[in-house]
Amino acid sequence: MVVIIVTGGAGFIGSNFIFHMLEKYPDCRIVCLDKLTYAGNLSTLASLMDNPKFRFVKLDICDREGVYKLFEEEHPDIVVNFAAESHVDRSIEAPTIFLQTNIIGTSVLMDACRKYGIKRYHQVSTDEVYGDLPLDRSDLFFTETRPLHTSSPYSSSKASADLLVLAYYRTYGLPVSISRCSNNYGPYHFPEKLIPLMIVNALADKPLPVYGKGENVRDWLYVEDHCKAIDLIIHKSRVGEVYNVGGHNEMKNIDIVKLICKELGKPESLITYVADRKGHDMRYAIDPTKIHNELGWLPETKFSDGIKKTIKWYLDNKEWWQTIISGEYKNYYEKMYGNR
Ligand code: NAD
Ligand code: TDX
Repeated sequence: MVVIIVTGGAGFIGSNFIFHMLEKYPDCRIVCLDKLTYAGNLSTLASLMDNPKFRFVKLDICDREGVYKLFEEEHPDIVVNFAAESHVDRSIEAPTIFLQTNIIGTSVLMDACRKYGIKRYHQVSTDEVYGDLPLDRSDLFFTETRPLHTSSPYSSSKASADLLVLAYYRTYGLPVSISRCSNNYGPYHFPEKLIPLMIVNALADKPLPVYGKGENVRDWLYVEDHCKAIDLIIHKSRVGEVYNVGGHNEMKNIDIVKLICKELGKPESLITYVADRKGHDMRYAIDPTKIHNELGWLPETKFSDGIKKTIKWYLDNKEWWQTIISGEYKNYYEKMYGNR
């Protein structure tokens, strides 16, 4: 039995990864470690709670004693670290918790890996560590050798963690790997992020707040394709390596919002241009050649299918997101968008 600790598994990508792994590997046991911040939802994992191959532990990755105790109990073979503060806008308002969780938390997990031994520590990173590209240079893409050049407290904290992971490889020989993925979308995406926010607002005929002119470009990947990439990396990649993950699916924000209006039969007059994000990155674009050549990974879900599946999921799972937006989220929304 292979034991995998998945941190941040009550969040968007981590939960999708747990579902993928439990379905694909009958000999795998998943221990999900999650602090259950505002972004963590135990209801997402409800269907697994009676599964003998699954254990949930409410824990902060910064809690060294708690993390060491869990490693002593579980003797994990692999650790996949999804746990993070993940929202750029929140990092602009209050950076400290991003440094704490994203950097210090990563170091605590890796210290535990060193102390108890591990086959692989995988760090789930982001394309945002490369900064952004200009809109008028469609010939440019992020490769793994591109210098890190961050814009927000969020991306700076993720880049710091990446450097620390590579330092633990070089200094201590910890068997690490890093994936840097582009924007994900799909089921269980927290409604503070662009795609679910627009779906949820459009369904309620509420304004659709587009930052600036809506011309910023993101490179969208269906979450399941990201999970499959991480699965390949932890099982097949060389250690000490970084892999970019993305599907060459660049779209302007405004085109995404218009597409969501069209799919839901809502008028584009709901679109409201609001004050831009501070330091707003213009364009992200991943070059995924390395993971394709070395591990054979290719994205499987086309955006036109993935966005339909995602919208359907939000229509079929109203209770999941209605519970979220009727709670603390209301205060968040008022603070971020009330006077924008
Ligand atoms: P998310 O915000 O939906 O989920 C984060 C999870 O981590 C939550 O369940 C939360 O409770 C948990 N968490 C936060 N702080 C914690 C702590 N101190 N200890 C334990 N658990 C804690 O995030 P997501 O979108 O699923 O992102 C997961 C990872 O993937 C992050 O590391 C993020 O940087 C990275 N990433 C995300 C995207 C994207 O498009 N969403 C793209 C590339 C990389
Ligand atoms: O209300 C909004 N209006 C708007 O125009 C929101 C929430 C976003 N936007 C814009 C900002 C970005 O250009 O949409 C784009 C996408 O925004 P987010 O969903 O906040 O994602 P982004 O900032 O691109 O970061 C995401 O991708 C990389 C994840 O949140 C990160 O965790 C990941 O590392």
